[in-house]
Amino acid sequence: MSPTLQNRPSGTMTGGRALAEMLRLAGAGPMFGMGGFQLLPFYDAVGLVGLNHHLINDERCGAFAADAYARVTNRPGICDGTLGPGATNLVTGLVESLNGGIPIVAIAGDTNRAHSWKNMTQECRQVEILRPAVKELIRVEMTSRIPELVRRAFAVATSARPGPVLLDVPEDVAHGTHDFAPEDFVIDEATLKAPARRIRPDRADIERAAKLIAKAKRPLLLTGGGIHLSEAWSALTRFAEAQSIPVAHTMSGKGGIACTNKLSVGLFGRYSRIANDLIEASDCLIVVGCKLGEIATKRFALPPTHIPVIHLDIVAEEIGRCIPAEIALWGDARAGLEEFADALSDSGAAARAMRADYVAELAPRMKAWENDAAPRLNSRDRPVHMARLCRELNKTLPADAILVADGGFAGHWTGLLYDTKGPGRSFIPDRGFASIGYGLPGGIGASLAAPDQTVVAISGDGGFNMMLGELETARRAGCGLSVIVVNNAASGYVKALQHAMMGGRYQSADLKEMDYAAIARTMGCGGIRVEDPEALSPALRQGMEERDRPTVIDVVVTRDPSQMLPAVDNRTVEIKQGDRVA
Ligand SMILES: Cc1ncc(C[n+]2csc(CCOP(=O)(O)OP(=O)(O)O)c2C)c(N)n1
Ligand SMILES: [Mg+2]
Repeated sequence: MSPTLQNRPSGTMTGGRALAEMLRLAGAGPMFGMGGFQLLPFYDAVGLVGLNHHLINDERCGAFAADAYARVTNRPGICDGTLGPGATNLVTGLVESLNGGIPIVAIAGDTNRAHSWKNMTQECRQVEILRPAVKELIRVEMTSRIPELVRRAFAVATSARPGPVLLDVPEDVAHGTHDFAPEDFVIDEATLKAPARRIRPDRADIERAAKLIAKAKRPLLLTGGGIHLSEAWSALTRFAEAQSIPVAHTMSGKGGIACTNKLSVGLFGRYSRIANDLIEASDCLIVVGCKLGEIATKRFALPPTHIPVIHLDIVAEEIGRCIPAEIALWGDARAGLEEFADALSDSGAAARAMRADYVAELAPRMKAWENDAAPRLNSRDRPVHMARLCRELNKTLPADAILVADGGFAGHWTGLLYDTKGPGRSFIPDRGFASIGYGLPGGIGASLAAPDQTVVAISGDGGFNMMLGELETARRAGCGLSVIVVNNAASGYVKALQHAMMGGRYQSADLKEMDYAAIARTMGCGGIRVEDPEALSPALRQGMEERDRPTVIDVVVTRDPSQMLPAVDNRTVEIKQGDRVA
């Protein structure tokens, strides 16, 4: 326990107050939730202890906002919901964090135990509904144990593979009182940020991996979101540069090294520039902080089975789950990369010389890809081409900008074409659960986490429709956030699949044409409608200049379902029975 934590409260207080005091000691950032009767003492204490709590219009958005806050800071995001529907509305957001390994502490009110299971209003079996949505569900049965169980929640959220923890707090525990001692209010500072602790892979396994890497002529690093959770950016860049090993990334792993680094070969998996070809021709794949799930492997078609895989992950049982690993390394990503660098430190010059031709291939191949994509990246089409929108983002956003991408095409296209200019988690797609609707609330969370940075959220019109009410939250919170709505008047992904696979029979795929810029202006926000690609950059600049209210940039993009898939490198869709094309 840290001896430095001062300012501890004591005396008789409600459970809600004790909860707030613990969050204050934990240095909790902005919190997101919607109140009800059960957690009223907590809400009352939040202001008194100086915490920053934001009312959201849907608890799912609170969980999404907390998730994005956590991705920017690696500190647990905090969200809450009241008994019953408040608690169940958290589920989708919590699963995003569970699948993405994002540290969250969520709080749900529950019924007064003196009356539970007597048809209490809003009562349901919420503990059973929520349990599989979180890394750990902690039922708080005694007011006196609140500090201890909040400590536990932070420890679980930030340790090993981080994840969401739910504190289920019955009404009588929140409203009840206890006489606390100052020493009740302590929390281990190491657990306030992921990763709470680091573990190094076994030395003998590192040696075996180093031998395999040393003799590889075409090694390739495949990196996932674990790079960000481990804050392994410098370790990754140093190792890749010292050994001349190119780096490909998943959508969540973008920014492990800067996309503009000459060793970055972009996205691999379902969509790819040159990375998938490099995988096919590789002789050693080094997988770091990546689950190798469906999208990363093109539904398990990649990588070819003859290529040896070294797999480094913080969850031992994740290794070999989807793709067999020749060498399994259990440990923290940063620690493991440092160990690789150490083990190979004497052979750097020789490795760089051996791989000089390999590395020299990268720039011309990227250039060839870019030349091929140029007509789309530079397209003057009206409606606006998605590739052109991505290019304008690359050109206009400053190096420290954060782009939050929603689950529809917004995420797919930017995942393939958006380039981070520095290392770090500055591209935030919700790939844990890929729900649509993350963009706007995620943008709110990111913008409150990094108020001095440019934050842009990009969402489909369907995803934005889901979350329109949160524009009110963003305005109330004074977020100088830009929200790009990719307006294709459709549930575009579904429509594109129906075009490709169902002979163009469109069912429940069209949306009403809307003017989201006008809607935003009516809601007191900035609103700019863009129909001409030349107007994209000025609109983005105008949005970025607004520092204390959100701006919606409503971009009219193609309505042609044959043009919607991010087909920059794979324009011919081949469909096998039972397959999915994207
Ligand atoms: C909550 C949820 N429901 C359904 C889906 C399946 N889905 C994936 S993309 C998509 C289309 C979403 O439309 P929109 O947000 O307008 O994005 P577009 O694909 O048109 O760019 C749908 C319905 C999903 N990902 N999440
Ligand atoms: Mg759409």
